[in-house]
Amino acid sequence: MYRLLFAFNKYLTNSLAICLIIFICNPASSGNNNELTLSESNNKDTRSLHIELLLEGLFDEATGQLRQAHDFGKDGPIPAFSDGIADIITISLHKTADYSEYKWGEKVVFETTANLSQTGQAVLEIPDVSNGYELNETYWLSVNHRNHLETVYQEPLDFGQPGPYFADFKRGNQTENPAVANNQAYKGSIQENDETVHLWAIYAGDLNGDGYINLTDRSLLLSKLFLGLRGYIPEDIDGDGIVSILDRTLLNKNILKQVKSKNPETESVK
Ligand SMILES: [Ca+2]
Ligand SMILES: [Ca+2]
Repeated sequence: MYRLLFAFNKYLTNSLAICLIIFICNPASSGNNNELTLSESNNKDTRSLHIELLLEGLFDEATGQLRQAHDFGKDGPIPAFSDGIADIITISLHKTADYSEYKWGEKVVFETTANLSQTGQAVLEIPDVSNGYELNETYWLSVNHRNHLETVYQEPLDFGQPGPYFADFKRGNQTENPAVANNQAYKGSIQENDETVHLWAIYAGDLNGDGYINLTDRSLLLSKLFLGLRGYIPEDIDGDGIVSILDRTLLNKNILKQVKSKNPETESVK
């Protein structure tokens, strides 16, 4: 019995020692967490990235805005997201030097998803550090979407400077748009603050995300069209919740144009 009590007492002593070590080595548990949170909060105002872009598949010519992507419920199509949200996009930052080290579309220094509003806006925060990289240099900004073509902004953004940062993919003139190598679809013009603004949208139809809109994507779409599938799936290019010939028509148009992603290293940049 004495040995048992001795062993238990020794266990308690060791446990207290371990707890004390954890407490000392973890400043967050001693109240400094508030300071860290405050510091991050202060930094956020100057590290916000404001993106404007249109997705060709969801673009509504009547309003100049985006329709909401839909799912398909028991009573029919239903918006896949809350009011005002069109869909989700993925934002990536690529190093500008030695771009080929970062295989096109795969390895990036920072990547995150963001809600895209029906007015074509997305706002996100850029962290100070990501993937072991201090994000204080100049980076290419690319946008991915579940069934649209990966598209790179026309010029690198300098995150070594205080923000906020801005990238407007959707406004250009009638023949040029703000994507690398002028690589977006023209969607006409609207009046904005008494000025004519020409709108551009990211190409629709890269269903497998390989950077090309071609017969491979068409095969994927036709298989789902044949099965009559519905819901929030990549083959529903126009976002109405149903895979139909309307999606096929939009895809065929871009296959004929032989649309593909433009890599900033190999394509001319305005
Ligand atoms: Ca493809
Ligand atoms: Ca559809």
